[in-house]
Amino acid sequence: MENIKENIIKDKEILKKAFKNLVTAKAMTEVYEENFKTVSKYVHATSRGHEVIQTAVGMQLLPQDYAFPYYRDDSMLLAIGMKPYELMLQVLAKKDDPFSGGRTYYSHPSLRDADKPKIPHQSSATGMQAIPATGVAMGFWYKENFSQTLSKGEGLPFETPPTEGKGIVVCSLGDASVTEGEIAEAFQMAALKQLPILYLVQDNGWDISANAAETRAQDAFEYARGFNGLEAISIDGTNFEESYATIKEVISKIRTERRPFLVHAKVPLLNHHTSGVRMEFYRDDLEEAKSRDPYPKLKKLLLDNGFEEKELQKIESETNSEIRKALNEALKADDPSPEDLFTHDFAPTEITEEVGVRSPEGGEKVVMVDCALFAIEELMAKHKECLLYGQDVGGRLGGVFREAATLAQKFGDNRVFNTPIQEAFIVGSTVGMSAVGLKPIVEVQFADYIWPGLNQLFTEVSRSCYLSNGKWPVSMILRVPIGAYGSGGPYHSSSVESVVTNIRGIKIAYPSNGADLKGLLKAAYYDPNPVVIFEHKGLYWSKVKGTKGATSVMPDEDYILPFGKAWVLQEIWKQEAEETLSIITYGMGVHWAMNASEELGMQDKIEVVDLRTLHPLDYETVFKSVKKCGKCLIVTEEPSDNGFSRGLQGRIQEECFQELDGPVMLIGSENMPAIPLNSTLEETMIPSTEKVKKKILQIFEY
Ligand SMILES: Cc1ncc(C[n+]2csc(CCOP(=O)(O)OP(=O)(O)O)c2C)c(N)n1
Repeated sequence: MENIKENIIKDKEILKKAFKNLVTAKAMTEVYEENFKTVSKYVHATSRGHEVIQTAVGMQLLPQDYAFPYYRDDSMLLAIGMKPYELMLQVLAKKDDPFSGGRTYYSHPSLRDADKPKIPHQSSATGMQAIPATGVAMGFWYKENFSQTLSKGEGLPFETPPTEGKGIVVCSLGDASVTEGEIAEAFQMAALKQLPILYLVQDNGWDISANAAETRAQDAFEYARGFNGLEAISIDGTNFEESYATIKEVISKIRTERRPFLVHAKVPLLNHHTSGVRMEFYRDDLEEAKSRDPYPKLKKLLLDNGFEEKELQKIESETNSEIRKALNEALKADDPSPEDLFTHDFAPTEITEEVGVRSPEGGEKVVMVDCALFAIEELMAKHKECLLYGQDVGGRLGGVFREAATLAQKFGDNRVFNTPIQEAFIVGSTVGMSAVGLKPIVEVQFADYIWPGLNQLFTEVSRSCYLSNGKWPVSMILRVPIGAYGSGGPYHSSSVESVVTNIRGIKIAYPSNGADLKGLLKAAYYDPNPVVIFEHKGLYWSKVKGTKGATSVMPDEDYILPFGKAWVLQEIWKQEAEETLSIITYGMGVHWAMNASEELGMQDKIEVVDLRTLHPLDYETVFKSVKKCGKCLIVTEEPSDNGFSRGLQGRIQEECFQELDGPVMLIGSENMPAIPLNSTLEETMIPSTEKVKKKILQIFEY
């Protein structure tokens, strides 16, 4: 380490570059303050006080690295080569903001430039980039170690760069975020799998107004000790020699030894928390903080090592005028136009038509779970980027529904693996895995346990494409066994589609039969966007009475069913004299509807539309059916109030009003907080063929 420090001092270029970077960031803070009224139209935070550690890290990253800077990291962004003008386009939310086109806040980067480290999108939610960042490191780990574990030895291994050229991941965090639960999930996986990641914690001792004494029992350095295999180092982040040398050593170890580190850098916060939360309101340590200002320290280091005062003054005054000029230019730049709101909600998919053989001749019917299993097996055999992880999906069990049975045996324990009980990690790591070109298929064990993962789904996964202006769509599949049957009880039966359909930026399938499930899984695989597939566990094995319709002949390998194409599985002619009804449904509802119409002998009066996918939703087919039939019933397994289906009901009412002969009606579960365990209570709670029959008769009488 002493060696490295000596070399830094001798290397005038490093010192000069660092000084230029620091004074640039410092001047930006000052210019933003001087122009507070204009610049603070949109909220921003700056790195003032944190410049040295950020500069030391940014200067040492390479294009093959992945960085997850947080909102205070503008010095790091400058150090990797971003221009002040470019950052100012973001502070002013301008159209040409290189990160997001004016969609997200200052210093919220996302970058995919060939000559710079890659920066996937990350949210403003503190700490939540830790899991996506660790996902990138897990992607490196998989590509470097297990790419050979391909089906029957086929396929090319991933290219593995020379050891010293291997990419690393930097996840930058404020100290207060380290107490968050998701951080523990990230550290756990990094330590467990020995992932090539550096967690950089910038400790200024403050949350917003809450201080360290109020918010933590230990600092990040001490906390890291609880994770075996995560090496932690604590440094003075205002000391350039110490910061640069430590980071150099740590990065070099991560590049070659492929293991995780945490660097805890103590720094003072010298500017406001953000432009909106001013330090005068609450800071009681400003004098002490100023005494640790990295600027005079770095200047002294340069003066002690061969630089002249005049030379440094020149750098500073040139920088000051550059920054002022850049702000004037940025202020003149165009704002986005209203049309710009509507781009990049999804990356375009090539899967738009149904192709392949859905029902091969002479095939025997199989249960839905087998269709899913074969779909995944075919995908894994064909695509080395495809891997599957979640709880209990590994070789020993192959999933609690045996939905992944034999896959680990066929493709190796590193391609099909168990995770700890970490739904946030399971969901959020896909952001990183996808960013390095992998296609993760993951699952949560039951829909009831999607909640701990929901934060990552909403905060990181769903918004990545939109907020990175199309640079970082997250290509992943999340399988979610869902639904009630046979006394699953309150924590293994819930329906959650209303919450998930409320998240924009993900596609959602809810198939009712095996052939659809297989075709939709294939479409999901080739879709560059995040996809959630709800798989009704009562349909998996068709053991529940009245669900034989979920079995199907196994579609051929080439069969693909695009999203957004509803299926009119029971079609009727338009009838003038007779009353007719369109039932709009999905999942288990399809079986209740089909059974009800059969038991009532009303197949020629009832059309049944299976939505298949809830987003995109095939409104065209729905409206066409409702307009033809004149009456409409929506059947859902969810509680009937405040849900996805209620929204659909309103939409149908609005679009089809002229053609309707009665109100659009809906049947769903009772509006109770949970599905009780007792079978009588469960039956009372959820719809059934009998209840749907009654509702149908009620509508016909209307
Ligand atoms: C999950 C979440 N909760 C609350 C906030 C509001 N918030 C923004 S910054 C901040 C303090 C973060 O402190 P720290 O991580 O130490 O970073 P610093 O701002 O001190 O650099 C809080 C609570 C947030 N962004 N995300």
